[in-house]
Amino acid sequence: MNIEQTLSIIKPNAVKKNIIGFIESRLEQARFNIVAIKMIHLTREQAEGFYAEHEGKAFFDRLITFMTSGPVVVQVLEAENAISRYREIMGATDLSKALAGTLRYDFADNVTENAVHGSDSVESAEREIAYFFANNEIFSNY
Ligand code: DAT
Ligand code: MG
Repeated sequence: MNIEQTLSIIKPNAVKKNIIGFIESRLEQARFNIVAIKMIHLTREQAEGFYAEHEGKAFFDRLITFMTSGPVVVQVLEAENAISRYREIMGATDLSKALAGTLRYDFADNVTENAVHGSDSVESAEREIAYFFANNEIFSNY
């Protein structure tokens, strides 16, 4: 068993669409356990720190403006191979490349407003989970 935790964000456009529960239901059906969760409105500083790896890129300012445009749900998902399996369920970053049945295919509006975030590696999952949650806010099943 390779039990992993990954950081998931339901982004402002998805929160505005009133589909938090719908997304959570799809994740639970796919056997992810939600082991930590909160709703927050990111400050620019928080969003810039979270996306520091993208600083200087052409889309950075648009990304930060979008991510601070309304509240988001940040959560920790726990499951076997959670990191890669959640990336599959999310679909490709660019909506036009996302496969049918993925969250981004169904709920992204464009490449920036793409509904959900998921960590892309064990290292980024560790960093991103610690960015939003203290250890005593995470309720692991293992
Ligand atoms: P992902 O969110 O799939 O991990 P990423 O880490 O490369 O993708 O980029 C982070 C976010 O930045 C992505 O969800 C949306 C935005 N973004 C990435 N590439 C972009 C582009 N070419 N144009 C506009 N926004 C982009
Ligand atoms: Mg990424």
